[in-house]
Amino acid sequence: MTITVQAQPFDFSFPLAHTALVIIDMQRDFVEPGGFGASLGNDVCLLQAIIPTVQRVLAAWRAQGGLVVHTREGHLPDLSDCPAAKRLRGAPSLRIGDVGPMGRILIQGEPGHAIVPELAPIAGEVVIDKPGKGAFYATPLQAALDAHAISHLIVMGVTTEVCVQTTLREANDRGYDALVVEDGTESYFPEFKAATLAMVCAQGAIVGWTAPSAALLSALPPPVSGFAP
Ligand code: TIU
Repeated sequence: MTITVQAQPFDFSFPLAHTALVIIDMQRDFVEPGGFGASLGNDVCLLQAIIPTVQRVLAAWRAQGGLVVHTREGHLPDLSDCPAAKRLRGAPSLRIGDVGPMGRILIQGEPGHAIVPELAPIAGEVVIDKPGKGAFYATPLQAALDAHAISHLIVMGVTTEVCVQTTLREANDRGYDALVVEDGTESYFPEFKAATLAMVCAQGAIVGWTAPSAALLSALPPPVSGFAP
């Protein structure tokens, strides 16, 4: 079944059975006080605000029986996968690996590394741990998508201009068609979000498409029977 969403810069059509919903880094470390995002000096309230929208789209996607991929940015406890350039850059209040109120900052297995409970993965969904900003770099994401014959992506998560945009560009170079859900992504900097969404779909979808969640949700068919969200 092919679904068409009214999008920018033009309609986005995707084969449901070959499309994955990719939710980028909706972790406590980015959306709650005391985590990585806050350690960099950011106000995390803006990011928290998108959780209900992401939850709504996730529920609708699950009801379609579509593939869901969650990503988490983070590092091994011994930091062997964290370049010094990433750990030492700038003057954050806490560095990657330091102990904060949600455990060690951006370290796998710590409370802050977890996806927020509202969006927690369920059985059968793919969870990709990534050491970088892009979800393809040094991860099994492409293999996982290949295993499900995925050609199209619908992307949400945080932050728009960092991990979401990096992932979109990686996906684009790998041949995926990708749509960003405009109100399903957020930045600590509203102007960066706006600029990112504009540049993604500029030049005839040079990187991809954007659309509001309402456009995606209204394009989806009724849920497959027997599914109780
Ligand atoms: N700092 C910032 O805006 N983002 C990140 O460091 N990672 C993600 O975007 N996930």
